[in-house]
Amino acid sequence: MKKGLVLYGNGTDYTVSYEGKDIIARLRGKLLHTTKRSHHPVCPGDSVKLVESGEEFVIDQILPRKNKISRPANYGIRKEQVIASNLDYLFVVASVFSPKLNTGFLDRILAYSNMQMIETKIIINKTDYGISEEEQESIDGYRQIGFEVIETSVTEGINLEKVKSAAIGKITAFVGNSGVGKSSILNSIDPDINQKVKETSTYSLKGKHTTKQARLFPIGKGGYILDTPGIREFGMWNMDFEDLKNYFPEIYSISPECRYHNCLHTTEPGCAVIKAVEKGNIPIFRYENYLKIFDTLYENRNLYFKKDR
Ligand SMILES: Nc1nc2c(ncn2[C@@H]2O[C@H](COP(=O)(O)OP(=O)(O)OP(=O)(O)O)[C@@H](O)[C@H]2O)c(=O)[nH]1
Ligand SMILES: [Mg+2]
Ligand SMILES: [Zn+2]
Repeated sequence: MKKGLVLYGNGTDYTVSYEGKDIIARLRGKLLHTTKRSHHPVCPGDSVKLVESGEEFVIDQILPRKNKISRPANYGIRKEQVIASNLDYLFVVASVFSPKLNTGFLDRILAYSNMQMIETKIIINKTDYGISEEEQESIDGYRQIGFEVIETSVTEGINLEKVKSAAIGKITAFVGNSGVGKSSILNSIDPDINQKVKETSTYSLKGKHTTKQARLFPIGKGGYILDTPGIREFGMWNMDFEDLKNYFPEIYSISPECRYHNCLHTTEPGCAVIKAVEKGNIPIFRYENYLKIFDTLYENRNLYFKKDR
């Protein structure tokens, strides 16, 4: 079988790495039509079966994905938009200024990537602006519950080597809000990547996203890194509100101590999670984010979640 790795593309044409070369492959018509629920049927990271037809390569089959990150497409809320697949690592990138750190956004992605079983690390970028006390508390909180947090500055060249060495030999995706510095970090890992970055560092909600398309780049020392367009909101495609508790590791590990085995840790009596929050063993911001995400998942339970209930 001729097997290729999808680097980027849209609609029907994709750039695929095949036997060490980048080739253009067309998506077979049948694959487009069988995906009523999916916006882009193929995504960077996909392993595909290629067939040659005359001078052309055709993507004949998408091989099973070991994991994926997706979100509801902006239009038609019931459609899934797969951003990337087959990741070894996910770096969730946030910044302390322009835009400011938003743990609610981080926690959605962290829960989602946990559901997809993708090993995930946090990058806090633009630390040259200084870290406030509140931001430091969040960073410490993530470390307390076991996440690796790398504090970086692209302009000052801080900790970029750490990011780079984690990415070598793997497929690593970078996701986060627009303007946090994802493309800047990629460029620092391998200058050949040369992704366009925003011209001024002033973040504006109205500003256009600088990176328009998810794309996988090979890195010099082996492996691939994936740049993605900034995400404003993360919709948590296909997560059940009742399962959310399993994807907050600190909540999951303490839940056997709750009085009720099916405790959702919201208002139940005898809830060990609520007790742990009061004692400081679970960071308050994480628990508050849990409740917020829980509420949105509950409200959207018939939109995002496809299991018949
Ligand atoms: N001060 C400072 N500015 C930075 C740092 N990293 C990136 N920037 C600036 O922040 C702006 C946004 O950086 P990008 O790399 O384009 O951000 P992005 O996350 O790729 O944004 P999208 O492609 O829109 O999702 C640019 O003007 C960068 O020069 C940093 O560590 N410190
Ligand atoms: Mg970018
Ligand atoms: Zn509980």
